[in-house]
Amino acid sequence: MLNPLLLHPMNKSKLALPIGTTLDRFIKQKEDESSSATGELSQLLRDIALAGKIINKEVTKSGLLDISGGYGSKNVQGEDQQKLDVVADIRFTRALKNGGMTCAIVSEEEDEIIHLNPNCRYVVAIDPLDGSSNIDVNVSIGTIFSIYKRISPVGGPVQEEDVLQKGTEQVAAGYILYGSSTMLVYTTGRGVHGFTLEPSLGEFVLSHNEMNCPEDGKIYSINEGNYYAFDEWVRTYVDDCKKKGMTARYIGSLVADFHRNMMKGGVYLYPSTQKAPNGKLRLLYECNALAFIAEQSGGIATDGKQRILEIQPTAFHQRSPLYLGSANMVEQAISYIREYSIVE
Ligand code: P6P
Repeated sequence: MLNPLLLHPMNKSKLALPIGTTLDRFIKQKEDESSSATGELSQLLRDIALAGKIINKEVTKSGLLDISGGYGSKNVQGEDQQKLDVVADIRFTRALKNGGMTCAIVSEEEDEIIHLNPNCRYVVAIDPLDGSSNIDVNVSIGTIFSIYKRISPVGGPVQEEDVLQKGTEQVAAGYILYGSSTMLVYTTGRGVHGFTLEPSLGEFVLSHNEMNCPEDGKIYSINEGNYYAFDEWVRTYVDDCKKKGMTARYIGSLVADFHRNMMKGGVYLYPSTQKAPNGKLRLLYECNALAFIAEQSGGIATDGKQRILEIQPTAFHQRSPLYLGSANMVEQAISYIREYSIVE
């Protein structure tokens, strides 16, 4: 006896809608397209995604797990560590260690290089949980990561040169946004692709293929609380944004503010101030990763003088001013620098 459902006039394919392309399958497809791929980078990306799923579970229940609030220590930046900062750092370090594809990690939460397997080729620079001051107020936060191939010979100890590479040398970069949905967005230099976590499956599923950062927009993101600490050109730029009736959006989570630029167009600015002459954001594991994503999707990332990706790092935790997002908007913002530098 045929299953009555099979006789139903409804198109069968509507009975079982496709799940879509999972991250694992997408990574494998891209690996198969590359003649030089060994599968190591694919596994590394899977390790990061696994840690992201674990963090997602903990972030969404942090108030119930006694992992919100301060940890009672400061990181190398002198910033108060939140408990979830420490938890995220442990999760990513453990995932990368157990995944066996990473020779070293530079983390916002660790003063020095974390040495893992010297027989591996890949170095990871990571901000395990960016925007963590937002955790306790239930605002989106994110993970930012950058992946490099080591320069020193495999088998030996990882050297500083392996870590202090220009952003142009990244082989992959991305972010995980723990927001109204959890997304993993990454690039390996062949476009930017976004995956949304399907919690009931525990799978990241392709939701934003070939992401493009709109070249224009109406949103500017800057902490206007620093207005009187900004250089004059920044103050004039902000005044002009208001005069044009642009929309101010700033939630204090770089990943969320940047992701909005990727989706709607916009510019994110974290200028230097007298107090912070090199700005606040860290080059290795915040600026470079998002700059790679921005450029791969048609956007721009600069420190006001040069491409972020061209900056030669000299210290693990060095900072940089950051102007990031829609190409025309970033160009327009930094044109104020040139105007003022000529006048001055
Ligand atoms: P401020 C979070 O601490 C962070 O690193 C970014 O995520 C965010 O955009 C920025 O700093 C916020 O800094 O000084 O505006 O609070």
